[in-house]
Amino acid sequence: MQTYTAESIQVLEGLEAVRKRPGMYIGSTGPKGVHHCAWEIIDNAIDEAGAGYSDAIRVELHPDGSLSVEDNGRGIPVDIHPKLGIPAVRVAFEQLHAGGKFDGTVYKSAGGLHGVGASVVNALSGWMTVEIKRDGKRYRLEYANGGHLKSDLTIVERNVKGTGTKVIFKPDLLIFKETTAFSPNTLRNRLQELAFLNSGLRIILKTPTNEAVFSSQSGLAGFVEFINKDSDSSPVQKKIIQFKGERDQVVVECAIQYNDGDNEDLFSFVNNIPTIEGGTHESGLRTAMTRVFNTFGRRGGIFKGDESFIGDDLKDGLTCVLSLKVAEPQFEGQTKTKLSNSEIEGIVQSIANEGLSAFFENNASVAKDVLSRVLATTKARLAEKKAKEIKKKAKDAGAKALSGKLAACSERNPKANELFLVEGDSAGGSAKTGRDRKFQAILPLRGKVLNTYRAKLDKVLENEEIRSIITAIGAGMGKEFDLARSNYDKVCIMTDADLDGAHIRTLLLTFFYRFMRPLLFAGHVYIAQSPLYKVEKGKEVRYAYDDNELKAAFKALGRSAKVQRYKGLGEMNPDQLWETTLNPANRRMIQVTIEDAVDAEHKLKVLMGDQVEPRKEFLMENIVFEEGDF
Ligand code: 1YM
Repeated sequence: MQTYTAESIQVLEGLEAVRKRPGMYIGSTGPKGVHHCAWEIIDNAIDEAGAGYSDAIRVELHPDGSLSVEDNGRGIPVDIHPKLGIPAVRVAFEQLHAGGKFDGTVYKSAGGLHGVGASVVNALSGWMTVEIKRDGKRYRLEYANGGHLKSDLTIVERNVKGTGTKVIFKPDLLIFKETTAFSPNTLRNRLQELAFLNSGLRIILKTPTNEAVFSSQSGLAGFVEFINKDSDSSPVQKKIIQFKGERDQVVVECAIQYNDGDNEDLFSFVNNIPTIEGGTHESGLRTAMTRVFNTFGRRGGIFKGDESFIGDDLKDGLTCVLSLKVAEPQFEGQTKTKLSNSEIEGIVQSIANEGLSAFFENNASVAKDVLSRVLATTKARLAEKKAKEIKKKAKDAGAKALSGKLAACSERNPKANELFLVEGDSAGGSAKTGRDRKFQAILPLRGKVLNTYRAKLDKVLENEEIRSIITAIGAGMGKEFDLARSNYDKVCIMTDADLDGAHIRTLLLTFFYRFMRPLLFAGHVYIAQSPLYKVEKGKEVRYAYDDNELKAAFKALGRSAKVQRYKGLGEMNPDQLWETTLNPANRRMIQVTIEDAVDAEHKLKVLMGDQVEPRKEFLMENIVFEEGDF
């Protein structure tokens, strides 16, 4: 039985406070809280390694659900605390906030979430045993039921080799009602991470079914490699950029690698704690990277015109780990994982400036590969910006060009509406008068339509006729073309039945093929057919669309019938145009159906290629249209 002094009663009152409000100390009493206990003890071992006194940590998950953490450091001091009259190790495990080191020189690993110390874990444990190897002796100290001393510090072995600390504990089921189980996976992930963050440290994890060793000689470079291991993207550089520096007792370490993907993976840590929300250290690094990349880019003469890197250009394909050791980190943000110390920004910036510059100086080929990777992003950004400007200009100009030209229809139903692209102003005028204005819109095409087969996007958009068509259809163009937004169910090309007309028709089809392909493929493009002849006898009128029909008309009306040959659409009056070409009841229309994109491309090549003469003959007979039911 232990005797309770006033001192020990006070201690138990402190630990009792932790048991009353565990959430205040470890965040939650769910699985997260259970693991928080593990991190606390592991942190202490990591600190000892960080201070340079140990190089190995062994974590073991035992079959009874307890966890042991052992290091080969100095061993927690066992000498009697001058004021409290008990061994220092007992102070560490009994007094709240006794975690602060006596000499005060080392940073405390834990900012924010961590660092509430061994005493809190003790208070929340069903039982806990501490074993210390020091001065050739092995000491043992035992607690039970939330920090009640079970057996005071005693020497259990002499002539012991080595030094170190081992803490074994089991979370208390009275506190962690849901579960007290440690997840091997969660332990493994965090220990792997800690091994990368603390180069040269060996971390062993033993579970009832497995044993693994984590260690990294290459430190953060190994971390970056590990992150990229399962990635689909390939690195663009042979060697990982790495630098390390210290200023004003802040240690900064960083590793950087670029790949050909467009993801950004930047992981930052402060005192081994992930800073998920970023903070001043990340902004310092980004500023330095942008500056150094620009300096070396300019020096290498890689920029054309007014090109230069902006911060966002450096993100695509970046894998980066940034790790800091800071004496007094301050955290803010939603999850308290954002570093807010303002002095850190400048410190990281200057260390990164120096480190990166030195690395680029010494590794010219890596610098070249990295800078050309980032330049690709810059070029893509500038091209997109230019395309946006052109599109905006084209949109404005298109709307302007369209006003007064397009005779819109009154119905607002894209499923029923038809747009006629009509060659020439005079035919356009007749069509405007002759149409059914409810569902038929007329867009007269004045000048020559641009040959878009080999034209660049900006040239295409400079063409006024093309812009009018894009604006009238209203579904965009190119990659952004959205068939669902089309204002019309049928887009009908209506040109004269001569070579010029055929040429214009082909130019329009080329445009649709290149820039509104879904419209063409879904069968929304048509060729309007106007008659070649009008045959008349008395009040009886027949239209003939080819020579066979002309013969048939003569047969029906007799030899004395009068015949008129139309040389162009313009020769028809509005009524005739309605009767023969516009009226859905009588008209003939050819639906353009392209079965095979490759075949179509080939034909367009033949039709729109450089040689003019062979094309002329070819146009009328061999064009890619197929007869529909109209
Ligand atoms: C398995 C967990 O806690 N290791 C550990 C802890 C301490 C020391 C060494 C240590 C620190 C100092 C001097 C010092 C701690 N000591 C204390 C306190 N592993 C684990 N290893 N000598 C040894 O900071 O001056 C708290 S933690 F307070 F008792 F000194």
